[in-house]
Amino acid sequence: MPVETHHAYIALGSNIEPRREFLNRAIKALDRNESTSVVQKSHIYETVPKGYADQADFLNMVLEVETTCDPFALLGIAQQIEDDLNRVRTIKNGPRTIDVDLLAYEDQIIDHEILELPHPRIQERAFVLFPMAEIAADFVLPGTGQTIQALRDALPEAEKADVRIYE
Ligand code: PH2
Ligand code: MG
Ligand code: MG
Repeated sequence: MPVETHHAYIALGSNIEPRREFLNRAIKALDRNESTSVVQKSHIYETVPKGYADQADFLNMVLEVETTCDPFALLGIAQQIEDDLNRVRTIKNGPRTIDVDLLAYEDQIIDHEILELPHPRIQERAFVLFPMAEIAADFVLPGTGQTIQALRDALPEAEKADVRIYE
């Protein structure tokens, strides 16, 4: 029987060296997993830390994945990758080897204690909207009626200035 595939967007972030290597390892892990494959990648951006400011700059990027998982199973894969890459959770929003966040899963809206979709802070985050707009400009963010490109363009200028293409 054919297995249904779905599309989801995932954000990667790292601000502990080797940042570039952590991103790479996360991409490889997603691709190697039998239920996910990476179908699009944005550029990598270097971004000023948001939330908790006293930490190193991040590298951020966004991926589109094709998956046979439901959103909760995909979250499990993301968390397993974080664990495998030795992420230690100490300070909330603090430094991390790798952060793997589910941004959106098709048109689904989920409000569950372990998973909110779309990710609730996409609209205020240049470090998500810039890379995501490269690969999903016309995607309408569920619950907002707005495209990723429109949300990116609506960011305050000061936020836009805090992200730049790294590679
Ligand atoms: N992630 C956060 C908090 N702040 N800032 C930047 N620039 N990039 C991030 O990935 C990031 C952040 C929480 O996950
Ligand atoms: Mg995050
Ligand atoms: Mg996270």
